[in-house]
This record gives sequence, C-alpha cells and structure tokens, in this order.
Amino acid sequence: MKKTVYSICGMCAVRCPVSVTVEGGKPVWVEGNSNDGGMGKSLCAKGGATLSQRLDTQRPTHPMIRTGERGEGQWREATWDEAFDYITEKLQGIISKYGARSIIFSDRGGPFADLRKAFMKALGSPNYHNHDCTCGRNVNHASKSVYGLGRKGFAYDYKNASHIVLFGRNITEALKVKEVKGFLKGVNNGAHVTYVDPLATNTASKATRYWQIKPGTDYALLLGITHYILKKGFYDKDFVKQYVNGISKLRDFLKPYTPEWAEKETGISAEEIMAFCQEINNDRPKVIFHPGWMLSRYSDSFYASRMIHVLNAIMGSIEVPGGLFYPKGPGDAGSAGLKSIAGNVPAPEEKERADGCGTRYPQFDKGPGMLHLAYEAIDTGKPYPVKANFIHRHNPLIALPETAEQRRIWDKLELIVSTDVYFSESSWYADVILPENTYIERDSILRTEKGLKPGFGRRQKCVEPINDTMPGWQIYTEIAKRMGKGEYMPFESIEDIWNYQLQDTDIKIEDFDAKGFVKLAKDPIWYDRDKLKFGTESGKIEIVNKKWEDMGVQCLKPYVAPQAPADGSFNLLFGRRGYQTHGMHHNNPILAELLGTNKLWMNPQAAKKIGIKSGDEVEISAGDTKGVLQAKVTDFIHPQAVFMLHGFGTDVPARERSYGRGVADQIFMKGKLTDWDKAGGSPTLQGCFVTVKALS
Ligand SMILES: Nc1nc2c(c(=O)[nH]1)N[C@H]1C(S)=C(S)[C@@H](COP(=O)(O)OP(=O)(O)OC[C@H]3O[C@@H](n4cnc5c(=O)[nH]c(N)nc54)[C@H](O)[C@@H]3O)O[C@H]1N2
Ligand SMILES: Nc1nc2c(c(=O)[nH]1)N[C@H]1C(S)=C(S)[C@@H](COP(=O)(O)OP(=O)(O)OC[C@H]3O[C@@H](n4cnc5c(=O)[nH]c(N)nc54)[C@H](O)[C@@H]3O)O[C@H]1N2
Ligand code: SF4
Ligand SMILES: [Mo]
Repeated sequence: MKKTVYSICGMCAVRCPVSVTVEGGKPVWVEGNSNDGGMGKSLCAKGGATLSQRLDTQRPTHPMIRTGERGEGQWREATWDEAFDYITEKLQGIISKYGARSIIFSDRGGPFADLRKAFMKALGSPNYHNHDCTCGRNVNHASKSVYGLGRKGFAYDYKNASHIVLFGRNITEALKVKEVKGFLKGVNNGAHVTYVDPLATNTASKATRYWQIKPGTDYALLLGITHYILKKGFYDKDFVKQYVNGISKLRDFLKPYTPEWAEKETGISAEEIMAFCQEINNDRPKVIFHPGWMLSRYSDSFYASRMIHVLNAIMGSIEVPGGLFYPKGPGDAGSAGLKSIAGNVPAPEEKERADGCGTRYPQFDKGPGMLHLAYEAIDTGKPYPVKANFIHRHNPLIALPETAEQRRIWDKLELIVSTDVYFSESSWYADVILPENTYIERDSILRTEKGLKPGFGRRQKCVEPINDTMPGWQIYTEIAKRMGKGEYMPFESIEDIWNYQLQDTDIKIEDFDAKGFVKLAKDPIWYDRDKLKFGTESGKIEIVNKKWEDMGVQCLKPYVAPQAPADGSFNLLFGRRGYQTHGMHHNNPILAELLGTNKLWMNPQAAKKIGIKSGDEVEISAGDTKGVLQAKVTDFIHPQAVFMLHGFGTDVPARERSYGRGVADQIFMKGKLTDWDKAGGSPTLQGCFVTVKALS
C-alpha cells in the first residue's frame, strides 16, 4: 500500500532530489532524497508545500481559451484537442504570413529544456529564450570574458572553504538546499564569511564580517581590494604565472584605486578593507568569492562580476577543495552523455535571432537569448515581425520590469500560449493556458547532473493527476505532430524519450529505480591542476580578453560612480525569503499564510526625516506609479536604500488568497525594459529610485 517514489522537486528552479511517500494512490509525505548525501532528508518550506499546491483549486484545472479581452479574465474551458487545434490553426496562419521566425519561446530553461528547444527548432524558429536576462546573464558574460566559460563553468566547495565572500548573495534565504547545507557546514567548520550587502539579511548573521555597502558601489570595493592584494603580493604567484594573462595591465589599471579611494565610494573603511585582504591571504587558496546575482543588476555589474572572477583566479582557488571546481560531466567519467533531442533537429533556416544575440550583439550568448531585446522586435517589427509567443514555466510580466509596458508590447502579438500550473500574471494575459501537471503528477525528460561525481537524474510521476492537466513533454510533442513536425519528436510515451536519451550510454531506465539517480563515478573527479584548460582562445584566464575587446567590450573599465538618489528618494532594493519562489507560490494555501504581505524596509535616519516609524503606512512612488505599504524601520538597511520583497501585489483576481496583498517591485522600474548593461546585457533592475512619504 505504501511506496516511496524518488523524483525531483519542482517548487522552484533549483530542482532538488526528493522522496515522495504514496499511500493508497495519494501522496502523504515529501522529503529530501537521502540517497543523495548532500541533500539528506532536508527540504525547504516551499518543497514542503508540494501537497498543498496539488490540492489548490485556484489554479487552471483544464486547458483554457480566452473569450474576452486579454487580461480580462474571461475564459472558456476547452478539451486538449480544442486547445491544440486552436493553437495549430493560429500558428499556421502566422507562419504563412510572417514565417516561422516570427515565433518566440520564453522558457524558464533548466535541465529539462532540451525538448522545448527541439520543439522550437522543429517549428523552424531560432528564437528560443530562457529567463536568464533578469537572472545571471551579466555574471555569465563576465565569466566568459575572463575564463571563456559561463557562470556554471564552476561550482563552489563551501563546506571545505576557509573564507566565503558573498556579494549580495543571500545564501541562507535565497536558497538551494544542498548549497545552504554545504555553506552551514563550512560555517560550523570555522570558515570566515564576509557578507557584502546594503541589507543585513539572515546571511549577515552567519558572517564574521558584514559590510553594509552603499548600493551600487561593489565595483569600487572590488577595485580597492584587488589593488591592495596586488600591492601586497597577497595572491598565488605560481598559479598566476601558469594560467593568468594580463596581470601587469591589471596592476597599472588599478593604480588610482586605493583602499582609501574605495572607502570614499563605498562607505567601507580602508582599514577594514586592508584587514580583510590580510585575512584572505592567510585563508587562500580555500577561498570563494561568489558574484551573486543582484549585484549583477547595476549598470556596471558586468565589471564588478568580472573583478570577482579575476579575484578567484589570482587567489589560485580554482580546482582545489574549499575553492571553486569544474563540475564534471559524463565524459569525465568515461561515459557518453544523454542524447540530445534538439541536437537531432536541423537548424532553422533563419540564422538571425530577433533579439540580435550572436549577430547585432555578438558578445551575447545565442542559446538563452535576451527576452527584453526580443521585445524590441515585437514592438518595432525589426529586424522582422514577431507574432507568437510560447511561454513555459516563466512569468515575464513580473520577472522583467514594467508590467504595464510589457502588456502594451504583448498586445502586438497575435498568439500567446502559456504552459503553467498557476494563474500567473503572464498566463492570465495569454490567449490559451495549457495547464501542466504539478511536478509530483508528471514525468520529465532525464537530466544530466554535473558535479564531482557526475550522473543522470530522473523526475518521475509519483501520483496520478487530479485535474485535466498534461506533462510538458506531451504538450509540445502533440503540437509538433499537429504542425507536421512529428518526425523530430517521434515519441509516444516518456519511456520512448528516456530510451532515446540513454541510447549511447550503458545505463538502463531501471537503473534509476534504486536511488532516483545514477552516478557515473564512485569517487570525486578532480582535474590535474597542472593541466587545466580554460575556454578562451589562449586556453588561459584573460584579464584583458582580446576577443571581447574586438566585440566592443572594454575589459578594464574605469570606475564611474552610480547616480545617487535625489533628496527624498531612495534606491529600491528587492529580494526574496526562504518560503517564497519569486512570485509563484504567494497563493499556495500554506505559503500564503506564511508570506502575508511585504513591507518597506527603511533606515531609522531616513525614516525620521520624513516622520515615519515602524508600522506606519507609507506611499511609495515612481512617476505616476504608486503603492502603499507598512514601513519596517530598521538599522539593517543602508540609509540610502529601501527594500521590499519581490513577487507581491498580484493583480490576478483568480488568486484570491494573494490578490491585493502587498505591492509589486517591478512596477516602479521605470524605463528599465530598455535600460540595460551594454557589456553584460541584463536590464539594470537595481538602478531604480522611488520616493517615500508618510500617509498620515
Ligand atoms: N522585480 C524583480 N524582478 C526579478 C527578480 C526580482 O527579485 N525582482 N528576480 C529575477 C530572477 S533572479 C529570476 S530567476 C526571475 C524569475 O522569473 P521566472 O523564471 O518567471 O520565475 P519562476 O518563479 O521561477 O517561474 C515562473 C512561472 O513558473 C510557473 N510554474 C511553477 N511551477 C510550474 C510547473 O511545474 N510547470 C509549469 N509549466 N509552470 C510552473 C509559475 O506559476 C510562474 O508563472 O525573475 C527575475 N526578475
Ligand atoms: N527561497 C528562494 N530561494 C531562491 C529563489 C527564490 O525565489 N526563493 N530564487 C533562486 C534564484 S532564481 C536566484 S537568482 C537566487 C537569488 O539569490 P540572491 O541574489 O542571493 O537573492 P536575493 O534575495 O534576491 O538577494 C539579493 C541581495 O542583493 C542585495 N543587494 C542589492 N543591491 C546591492 C548592492 O549594490 N551590492 C550588494 N553587494 N548587494 C546588493 C539585496 O539587498 C539582497 O539582499 O536565489 C535562488 N533561490
Ligand atoms: S530549494 Fe526547496 S523548493 Fe526549490 S527545489 Fe529544493 S526543496 Fe524544492
Ligand atoms: Mo534567478
């Protein structure tokens, strides 16, 4: 009667291994899959709300086709056949008028995305996008310009580290279960933790040194740190000699950027900076500088991230325990990889992406593209018209800035299809909603799990769906077939896909039964540190990368201080907490209770000036956009900034538990859809100001 099914959590994009207990066909318990030692039985609060998600009735339970105006909330429930016919007919019309390239795909991305990429290629469009333009693109591009490898080209060995330096990386709340466990082990083992953030988050309480930096000045801090480290010789000279090009150019460039100079820009004392450098020198090479994500959303964040990547290199912390390591893939363990589904579909005839990644913007990765740049194409019809948008497990209307402006642009689309489990802001504005099964009700394609012990992982259906929903793999396979592209996705069942993926390996699908995953190596794989190879043309770490400079990206850019807020206005900071995933679970019956509403954090100095105390209602505004929140007056925030949690203030009435609760941060980000970092590419979400006034 009682059985255990191993699967992969889907309550956030971290996708931890889980173990689900099923009794009489019903799920009764979810916990971490303890076959994975790093995970144990742990789960976060969102993972713990899995069963509540499934039972939530304020979700799309059938395919839905819009009957009223977009966003009006008038729908008719449809059968899957009707929904697919509707989509196919519209798509055929759009393709015959504008060509297949006029279709874009806006995906969350991640380890199961291969099938959706195949779907887009099969339709004949080059315009696949994932969410990363507002997540880690700047950090990724910065990493590529230094190592020739993206941001996922390295992983971090927290538990053995001697010093962990976090720039706005709220690792204990914006969490990944295995990572936070590794981090806490490191802390318990006595690692130093330096935490840099204008906000003293929960992670600051684990730090041995907390710096309440002036918002947007991390690049200055990093220049001051690197200047002093080079001046004092606090770096790994052997590693630099062997692997790093451009150290003398860096030294010259850094001449003006002394710790005393950095103090003036950042508010962090020169003495503290020098003491930190001394400590880091003792702790290296077991040192991790983590670039975070949020620091990556100012206009110079590409450069701040770049300097962090350079620091990791000159610490010599690459491919050492307690430092950074290359996540190893199947090939490193002597195995073939999963066979790619997209790899088997011919490339679309159209080579130019609508967003210009890889052509107009040669430095930006074509793979995930840049959704905000595709918006320009939707809006202007250049370089060619874009008329259809598939949205999968993505909520761009709140993930990108300026919801209202995005809706204006989306109105130029002739078809919007959203595959979601919730009425997100984006699915609510679509023409068709295709409800996916909740994750415990569905199988997904197999994933590759890179790491010191690489392997493959399987998400499998634990229980039958309770609604008229479908797994993503089937949705796209069905549409492809109806569009006459079935030959590229010739699958009738998930087993067909699994067997296809495993065909080059020695692994059978039954091998996943015992643990939920298959490891390809018994022992951790470390590369020979004398034979490291980086992805640059020289094979070395490039402080000045000629390829990037030739593409118009200066590598060592002089510091320009960020714009300061005008009198009475503040830098708007935002972030998340352990029991929320962006804006997606605010209506989950259990999590809605924990989340309540968001508040506006303000420093006492600033609050006093405008006559506000904790608990007072305040009006926040940017231009003609306004919102009201309760103030939380606290020393834990820099006087120049205010902070609010992301994901609140939904305007979707069907989400009754969260509708009207709190205020959304993205609505205040005026002009940010077209204001992006020219070197890294991401919208400068953080360079935004609001004014605050007392209401009574
Ligand atoms: N203003 C502001 N903007 C931000 C951020 C911020 O903090 N503030 N954070 C940025 C960051 S780091 C990121 S990564 C992005 C995140 O932006 P998104 O990637 O859009 O966010 P997610 O919450 O991961 O996923 C969103 C959608 O997936 C749906 N979903 C959930 N589970 C499932 C499922 O099982 N199947 C399907 N098909 N759909 C599902 C949800 O209902 C939701 O609509 O936002 C970025 N933008
Ligand atoms: N519980 C939970 N966990 C998550 C997610 C989630 O939605 N919920 N999302 C996942 C995803 S997609 C991501 S990208 C990560 C995000 O992980 P983080 O980026 O660590 O998460 P945030 O809470 O957004 O934290 C951003 C921090 O940046 C700080 N900050 C703002 N301006 C500056 C500045 O000028 N300098 C510095 N140094 N710091 C600054 C903010 O004050 C805030 O504390 O979390 C992942 N984990
Ligand atoms: S971090 Fe939490 S919600 Fe995200 S996958 Fe892991 S257990 Fe699930
Ligand atoms: Mo993210």
